[in-house]
Amino acid sequence: MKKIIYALIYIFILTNFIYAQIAVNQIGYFPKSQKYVFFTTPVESYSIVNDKTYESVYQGKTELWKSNDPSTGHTVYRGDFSDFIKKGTYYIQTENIEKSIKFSIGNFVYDELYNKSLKSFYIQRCGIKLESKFAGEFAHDACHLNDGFYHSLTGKTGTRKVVGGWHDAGDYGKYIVNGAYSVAVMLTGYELFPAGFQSDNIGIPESGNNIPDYLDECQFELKWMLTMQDEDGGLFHKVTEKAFQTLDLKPNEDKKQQFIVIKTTTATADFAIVMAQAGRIYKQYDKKFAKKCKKSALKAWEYLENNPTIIPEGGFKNPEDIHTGQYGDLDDSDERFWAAVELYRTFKKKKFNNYILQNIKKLKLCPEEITWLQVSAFAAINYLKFTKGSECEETKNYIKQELHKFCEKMLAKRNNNGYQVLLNPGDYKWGSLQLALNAGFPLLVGAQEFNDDRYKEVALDQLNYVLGANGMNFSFVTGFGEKSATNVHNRICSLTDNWDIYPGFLVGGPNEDLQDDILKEQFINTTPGLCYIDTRDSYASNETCINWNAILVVYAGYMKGMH
Ligand code: 9MR
Ligand code: 9MR
Ligand code: ZN
Repeated sequence: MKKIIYALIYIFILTNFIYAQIAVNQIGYFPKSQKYVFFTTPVESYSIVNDKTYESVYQGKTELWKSNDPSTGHTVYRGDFSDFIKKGTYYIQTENIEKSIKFSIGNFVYDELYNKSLKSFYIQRCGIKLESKFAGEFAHDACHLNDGFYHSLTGKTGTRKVVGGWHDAGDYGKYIVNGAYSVAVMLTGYELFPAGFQSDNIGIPESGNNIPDYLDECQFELKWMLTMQDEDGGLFHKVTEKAFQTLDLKPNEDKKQQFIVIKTTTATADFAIVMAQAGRIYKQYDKKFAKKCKKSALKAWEYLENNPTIIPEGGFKNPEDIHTGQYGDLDDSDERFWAAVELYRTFKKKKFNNYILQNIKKLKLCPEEITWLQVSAFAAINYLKFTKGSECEETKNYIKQELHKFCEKMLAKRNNNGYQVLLNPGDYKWGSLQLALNAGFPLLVGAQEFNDDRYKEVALDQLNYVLGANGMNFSFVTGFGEKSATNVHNRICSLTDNWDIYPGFLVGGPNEDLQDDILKEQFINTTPGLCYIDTRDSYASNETCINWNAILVVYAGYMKGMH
């Protein structure tokens, strides 16, 4: 027994020793992309070796990139092999014979990431049977079919049919704020960069129906959201059990009562955003559905007009007897603002533009932290790219200025970071990886607007980071990369342990706030960027979540569309 343990420790040390020092994007790069490799031991030169022939095909020099990177404590040496454009599979080797994980160079390196990160949403589906034909080992009978009970604070009694939608994350709760935000991000990506999102064959029940699978998958969530709107237009905030289920409970075996909590203006505004988008986007595929979305969006706006200040006061807090995710937001003005933008785009009514003009200067348009809690940047981008006419010019110019400032700020931030990620100490919060991807996203638009490729590269650095070019030399997307997350916090893992079957889930990532027991135990004196552990119980660093995968699939679709 002892021998085995020693052997395991030895293998662990060995693999970490071999891999720890050289970080690359473990999926790979387009031939013409910028390509960097990061070393944490001082090396002067390196070679790129063909993974099949073991032939050395390129020699590179390194530079000292960052001494004592505050996020990781690493002194980082950087190699730039952007001029190496030959397609193939390679690894990087140093003068001390240390090897990197292998990676590819090619035009289609992101197609699989797109398919699988989109498929992750199918795996999260609730209320239908998942067939093994599509779900593999994640197949299960329909779950959560019972009606939800109105929580007493809603002032209503009895039950409501709220079947469908995606499980939020590693838990089986369903939350309007996060669900609507996730789809709104996905539809934003779709409208901005449509080329990469068109495939109809990723292997979901709707594949082959002549509607992009991306839209089919979003529609599954949209249909559930429609069940959560009350007669007065307001949205119930969430439907969950009283507390989180145990981690080993299969979805279809989870039968406890589910409760529908009070209506909130934040949920209502998020819903208005996404329904206004859907009303436009689905028109060409499903007229009746699109009409319904439009009507519901207007109804939601009516509720917001009737309730001009946030409900409940101070933002949503769980009732005393409910202990599931809160998605509480102190400030609903950015959600209302984005709703006005999408309603204006869909209905072209002056009153929406007036709302935008009256409120735009009251908001921080491009805050550094872009997340479900802080959505104004998405609103700004959509207004800038999609509104027309003289009545919008001034606002668009203002947005352009703000966007430009943001792009410059992010460029500088990237240049000051050891791994070129838009996260400094203080930024490594719950869901840090999604924060990095989100912070990079406006730069994809900035690159077009200001005709400046440097901005695009900053955005793509975030993807490189998530996929392995980071201080942990680790891919945070399940099933992608030789060293990637496998023991994620998600109750559907109770169906299987085999993550190779359905890869494509992004985890939360390093979390310096150490909000679970394992993080607290392991990382008390650790630099922020390394506070991550690939263990099932670390829900604060290793959970999966629909809004995190939303921005991941947007990047993947963007990349796919580049070819
Ligand atoms: O599984 C829960 C996860 O989805 C949440 O994000 C997380 C934080 O709210 O909580 C998890 O549930 C844990 C609970 O909070 C504390 N006891 C252990 C639970 C995980 O098994
Ligand atoms: O993504 C949420 C993060 O911003 C919060 O800090 C965290 C704690 O409140 O909750 C996260 O959302 C979780 C939700 O509350 C319940 N389902 C799982 C979500 C991801 O961990
Ligand atoms: Zn379910």
